[in-house]
Amino acid sequence: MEKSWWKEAVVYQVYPRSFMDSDGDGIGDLNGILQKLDYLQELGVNVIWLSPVYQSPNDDNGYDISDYQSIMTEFGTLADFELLLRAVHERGMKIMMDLVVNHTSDEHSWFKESRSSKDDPKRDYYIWKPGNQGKEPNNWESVFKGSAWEYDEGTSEYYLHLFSKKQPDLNWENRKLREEIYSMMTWWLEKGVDGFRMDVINFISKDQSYSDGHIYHQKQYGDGSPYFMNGPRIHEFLQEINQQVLSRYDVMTVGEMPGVSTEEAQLYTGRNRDELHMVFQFEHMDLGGGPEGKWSDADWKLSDLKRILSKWQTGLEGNGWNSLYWNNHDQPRVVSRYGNDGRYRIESAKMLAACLHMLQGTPYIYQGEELGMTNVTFASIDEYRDIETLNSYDELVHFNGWSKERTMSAIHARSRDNARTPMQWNDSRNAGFTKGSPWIKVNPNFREIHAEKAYNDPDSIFHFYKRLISLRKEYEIIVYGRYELLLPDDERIFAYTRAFKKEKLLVLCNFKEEHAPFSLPSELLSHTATKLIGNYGQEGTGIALEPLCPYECRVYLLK
Ligand code: TEU
Repeated sequence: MEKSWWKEAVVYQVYPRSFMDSDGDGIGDLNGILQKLDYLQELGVNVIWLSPVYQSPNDDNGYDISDYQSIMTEFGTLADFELLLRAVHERGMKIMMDLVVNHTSDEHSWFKESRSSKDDPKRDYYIWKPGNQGKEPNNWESVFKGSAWEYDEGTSEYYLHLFSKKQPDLNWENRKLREEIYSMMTWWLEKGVDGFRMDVINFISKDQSYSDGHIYHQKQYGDGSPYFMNGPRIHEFLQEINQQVLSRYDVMTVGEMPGVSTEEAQLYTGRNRDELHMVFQFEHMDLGGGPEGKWSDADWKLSDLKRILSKWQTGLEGNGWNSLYWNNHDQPRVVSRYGNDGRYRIESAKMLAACLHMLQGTPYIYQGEELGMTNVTFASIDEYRDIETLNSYDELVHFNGWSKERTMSAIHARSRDNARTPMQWNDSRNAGFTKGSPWIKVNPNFREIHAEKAYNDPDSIFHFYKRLISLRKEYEIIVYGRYELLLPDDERIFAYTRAFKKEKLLVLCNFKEEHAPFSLPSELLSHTATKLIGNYGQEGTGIALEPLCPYECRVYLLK
């Protein structure tokens, strides 16, 4: 397998709004990130992915960009950004920018011009359609609820917005628009940024039929995804981005891709395809989804999680590359979701970390994950800020007829704001995030869970992550080894091996609160085993065959 720095790297995602506020306005900023670079360096991560830092009216916290080439006022200035980039580089780390080019803000000058008249030269930068018998052009639903079309009185046509109505979709069919985007990307690369995380990049090519989507039961709108996910020209566009921009730089790319399959991912990331290095797939995040999608409280089974992750591990082996994540700014906290955020918070957070970081792929850590930060349970919907959460609340209560209690409990489990409460730095007011009043409330458990405490405790989740990262630098097998699943039907244990040259890695993870006995193939027991890491006592020799303790993990190197 070809070696690459981005395969060996560990990425840390910063959601700037919630990371560190340096000026007391209650909103995180670039200087706040600068202040915390020592912390990130201590953890050992190589790449920092910044969620969008561009000028934005913040309808969707920066994923609605009004100017790609300036910094959001609340976050600082371009000079602050350049300082941050230099400081990151001086520490031997890199910065990956968020590239949001499926849509802009409706306050972007392109859109203002586009909506100004049907003859405007930029009209075609966006997707405008006349109504269909006085109604929307088709029945597609927006990801953030309601119709994906908004009527614009000025020119009596509708524009498409797959997300909020303040996020009009760009029309990638237009060559001039594509060229503007390529020159904007080049501008950032010339500044020295080291890569892009590309927001919903598999949505940019729309099927030009704009046909109605299927209406699933009890839904108001149709599912347009077959017409915009992995659309007809997507590979052409990505190859063009590569030719025009990316191939000129040694940078890292990851495409965020809801609804991507392993077959498609091979096309996106495969050798000699010249598209992307890796994708973010969603299958392991969509577990337990029912008719209500993410708000469903359906249970999940470990065997399903293992089947999905194993399919991705073996599906891309030797051709393509995985990204590995449990968390990001759109997902609930993993320790609350797949672990145990009560009695076994520390054990389960470590187990989940080991389980993910020992897989094949590039691991991503989301801010606070290394502290075992948990979901939050705000009592009132008024305390939530996320547009998806607020719109869904209205729909679930007013259209689906859910009680407020049921709706709030779904929100407690799945709201994106679970990931967006401020980073917990210490036990002072507002967890040390801000001296002002935070834009979203701090999780009240900050007096118990915070970075200062974790930093000073050698047994903390933080130090466990640090050790996982340093193991990755020491053992090539962790990066490049071939994956094989063991015990596929076990509903408690996720066990697998990795193989590289003459060595093997054995990973055993108990996902349950009870003790979990197991037996292993005798071939594995014939090796000399060294325990590399575990969450119930560290290094040692020989494979322990006693049942795994609650949420225990053991990682062995076999020679
Ligand atoms: O997310 C894309 C996406 O599909 C999400 O909307 C996801 O399905 C949803 O959050 C699950 O609840 C990206 C960004 O990561 C997200 O923050 C943005 O809101 C969205 O694109 C629009 O830019």
